[in-house]
Amino acid sequence: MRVRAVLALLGTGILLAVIGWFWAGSFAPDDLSAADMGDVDGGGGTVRAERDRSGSTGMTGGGDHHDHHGGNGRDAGGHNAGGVVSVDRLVARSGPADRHFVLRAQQAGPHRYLINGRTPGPVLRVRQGDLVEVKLINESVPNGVTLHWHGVDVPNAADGVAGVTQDAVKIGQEYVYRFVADRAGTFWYHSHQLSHEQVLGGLLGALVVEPRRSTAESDAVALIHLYQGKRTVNGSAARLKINIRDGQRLRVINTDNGPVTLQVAGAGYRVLATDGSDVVGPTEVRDREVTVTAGGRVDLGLDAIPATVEISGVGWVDVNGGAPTTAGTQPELDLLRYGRHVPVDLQTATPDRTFRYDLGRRPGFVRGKPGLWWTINGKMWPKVPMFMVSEGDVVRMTITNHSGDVHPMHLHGHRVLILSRNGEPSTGSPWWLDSINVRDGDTYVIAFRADNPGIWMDHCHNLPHAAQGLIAHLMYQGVTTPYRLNDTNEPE
Ligand SMILES: [Cu+2]
Repeated sequence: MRVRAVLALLGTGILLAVIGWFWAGSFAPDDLSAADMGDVDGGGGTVRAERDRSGSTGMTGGGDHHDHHGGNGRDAGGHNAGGVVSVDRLVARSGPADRHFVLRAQQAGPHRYLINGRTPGPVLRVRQGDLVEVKLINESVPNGVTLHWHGVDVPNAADGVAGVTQDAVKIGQEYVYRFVADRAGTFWYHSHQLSHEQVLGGLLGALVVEPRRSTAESDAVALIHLYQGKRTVNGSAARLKINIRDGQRLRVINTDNGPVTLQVAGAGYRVLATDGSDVVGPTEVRDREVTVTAGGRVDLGLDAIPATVEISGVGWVDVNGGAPTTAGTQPELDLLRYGRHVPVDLQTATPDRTFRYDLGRRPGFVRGKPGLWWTINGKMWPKVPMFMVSEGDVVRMTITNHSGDVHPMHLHGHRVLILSRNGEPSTGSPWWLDSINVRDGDTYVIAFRADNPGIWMDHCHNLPHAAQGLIAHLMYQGVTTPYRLNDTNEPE
């Protein structure tokens, strides 16, 4: 009897100790360098020793040494004698900017944010190749702000992630972003300080990079955002009329946390671009809806006008007086097979690094709180992977999702090529994305070239999910950051 009681007590004690151990491991330090975060994953390539100063080894793979040196002509200067460069040395070329903007961030009330007195903020229009300079001034946001240039492969110092590439800009302070708009396309900007709160509350706007050779006003922007539970287009919940000429493009930007679908009635349409990359050989589509990933963009070309573009949950965008329709759901246009297949200059069959980004969910603790939490490669935040690369590497990543929910996966600073989905290879136009709609049960194999040194977030753009720990980083060897993740720098 007595032995049994002792054993029961012992068992309970062990159980409590195990729970306590998991609980204790669910906190990150109050003040942490992103460079020291997570478990190092070398993806089969070498990992240089300086990353391991924190003691978090856990290097995987082994493999051959791949030593590439910036083949893309970027300035390799800025490295000190130890071969380590700080993120704030990773900047655009010097010299006068072609375009200047001043954006003033304001807090208009609880969960309400403005840029230059409005939300969404102004549509910034630049020309491909422009050196763009944006001065962000925080007028009245007590928690601080930043701006991230979603989809633009900016130099790391301009990436706008609080605690990783800069400090959050406090009231009365400013930060200047400089980058070359090297790819024409549809992009957007948003705060990356407390982003689950500030982006939802309106600290965002559209960025259009016009092609070098284009006539002015050759397109229209439709920025979708949910304000206080109400879905809007360009800030208006009312029916939106767009006058569009033949040959113009409708740039749809989904700034929400979940996917939206577009239906076109009264005309055929073409998908001209996804996430700021043009589709090769876009053919006419009829009676199929197209999905716009959370954070993603789709440029539509309408083959006839008037026509109507319906956005799920919004109502419609009226194009030159097209009548509203009440079509139910349509089969989805599969961009895996859309457009003309052409070769891409990326050796995806022989990658230098191979990673997996496996999305799951299970009970446990995050920051000491019990719950059903997201996992990456089986582990919860802060034990998320740190994907290590060297400049010039070809990287292959397999993203799988068995978490029970859709995750719009967004890698900063790079566009990625979709190689396959659920084992089916991409047979359409090269499908470049920065925001991938990874549904429950899906497996995507993607590839990209590591050609933009820095420390880059690779996270879910359902921003509450990111705040719940669905974030990892891609880190170039030899890059470090002086910024700290703490109670004033909270990028999620
Ligand atoms: Cu998610």
